[in-house]
Amino acid sequence: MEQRVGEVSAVGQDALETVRQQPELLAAVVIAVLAVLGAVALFRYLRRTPGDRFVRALAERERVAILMHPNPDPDAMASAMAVAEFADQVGTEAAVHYAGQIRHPENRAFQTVLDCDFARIERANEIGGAPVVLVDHNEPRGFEGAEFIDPYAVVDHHPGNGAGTAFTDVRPDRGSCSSILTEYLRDRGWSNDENADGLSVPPRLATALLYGIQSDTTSFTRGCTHAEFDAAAYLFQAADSDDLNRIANPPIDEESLDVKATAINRRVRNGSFLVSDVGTVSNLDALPPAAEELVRLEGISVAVVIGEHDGEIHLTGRSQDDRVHMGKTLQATMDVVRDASAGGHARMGGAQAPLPWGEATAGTQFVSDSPLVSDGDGGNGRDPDEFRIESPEDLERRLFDAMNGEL
Ligand SMILES: [Mn+2]
Repeated sequence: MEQRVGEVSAVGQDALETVRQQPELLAAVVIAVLAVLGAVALFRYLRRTPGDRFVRALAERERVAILMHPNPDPDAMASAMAVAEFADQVGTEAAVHYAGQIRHPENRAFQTVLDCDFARIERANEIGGAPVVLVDHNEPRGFEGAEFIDPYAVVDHHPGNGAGTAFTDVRPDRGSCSSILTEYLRDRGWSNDENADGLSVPPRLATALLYGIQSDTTSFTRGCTHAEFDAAAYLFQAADSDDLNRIANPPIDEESLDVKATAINRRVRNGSFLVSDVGTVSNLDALPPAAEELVRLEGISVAVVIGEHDGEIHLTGRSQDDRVHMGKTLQATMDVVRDASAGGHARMGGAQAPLPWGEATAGTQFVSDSPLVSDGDGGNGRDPDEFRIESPEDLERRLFDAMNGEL
């Protein structure tokens, strides 16, 4: 035993002696050790998930403003709730903002059932200068000063070049933004079992995200990927199925039912396109469900419902036809209407304008009061003679022309 210890220490001394004689060897050993440590750090760094990087970015700020796109849908609302949860967990103050309106019956049910606290804004300064986290869109829009906002972080699944200064995760291949945020939860070790030790996804958030995925993919039938099914399977265990049912099937009010009936009865067909003028409505929320009902008719790919409310006409359109971009179709149609605003995306769009016929329109006198102006989507800088939707029939004709690509 004694002898072995002696041998070992002799070996040690030999080694020390060697190093003393060859200092470059010591340097080589030190460099090798540093290289190994560096490689380990790099490996860890590269293995960080987007969720890790996102939460770290949140943790670096005292407060953030979470911004949904205008007229937020369940996917945007659920994504915002998930970001708020992550922020809360790292002690970062967070508020959720949106421009436009939450109008669709299911979206309102979502808000009520899940007791959401979202702040509506009209101007960028209402955000109060907090770093902005965008969810479900990648470029701020829809309110005054939106173009001056430089987002801090972006999580989205739409095409586009918008990016955050600290963090960007935009995946256009995904069917929903909710599935990306669900991935963050899982990667960060959140359990879907309420009784598990450590972090678990609150039922309210799981319900929100599951509904967000469901509605953005039209119940897993449209633009859906494996990731959506995967996320849904995980969320299902934590979600509240009663709440999910209350959101998905809100009671329909009597006027909505009447407007649907009128839209069905007054529909005018042109090939696979439908236009229906339902006349005066007291609740504009009744228009979108009517358009959704009409577009389901066999052989129909595009439906636009027109309603009148408070001296204005409102149009809501749905398209399942790739040749008809709903937002652009409505823009082209309303291009000749003074003070009209129109927009939307390929599958859904909306427009509104002061009643373009009857007394209120009166081209010349109306125009002489104020010079032609262009205000965003609204104005159109045209000659007064060109404001020429003269009757509901005229509007209908223009709509069909726009759908046929003739405008
Ligand atoms: Mn979405």
